[in-house]
Amino acid sequence: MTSISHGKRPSHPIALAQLFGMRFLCLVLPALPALVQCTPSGLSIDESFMPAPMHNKSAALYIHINNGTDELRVLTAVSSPIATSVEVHETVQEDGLMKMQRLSLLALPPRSITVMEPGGLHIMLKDLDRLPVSGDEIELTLHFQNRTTMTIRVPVVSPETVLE
Ligand SMILES: [Cu+2]
Repeated sequence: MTSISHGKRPSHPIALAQLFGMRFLCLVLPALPALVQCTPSGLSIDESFMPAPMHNKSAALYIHINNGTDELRVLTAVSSPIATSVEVHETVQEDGLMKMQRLSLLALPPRSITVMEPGGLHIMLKDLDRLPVSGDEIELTLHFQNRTTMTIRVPVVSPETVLE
């Protein structure tokens, strides 16, 4: 399961968020961006996981992005504090070979869930500053075309779990 991370914040704003919802909090606390990360309303991450990679040159992770809005949303970039670069890839078959292709944009149609899974769409972290191991959490920020961002924590799982 995935929880949307809003960074480090004291318990008081969390209680406020539960009472009034994040949208309200985003309105009343514009001066506290470090405490409260306003996420694009109507978007959520239903699932996320990173199979523990073999080495720190590259690592794939998978998320399910739920666009519950009536509008097209576009993922324009992804970043992580532990990786030099992060790309969205799709896996395509070419002359019988599986190849990864970089996507510069990922369209998220209205009222849809975009599913990433092994052998298909995925997010690729490159040149990681350490080797993620099972039990870790990777911070990942999604950047959208409407200039909103969403930061999540992706659990690192053992590769065997993914194959089941
Ligand atoms: Cu890839």
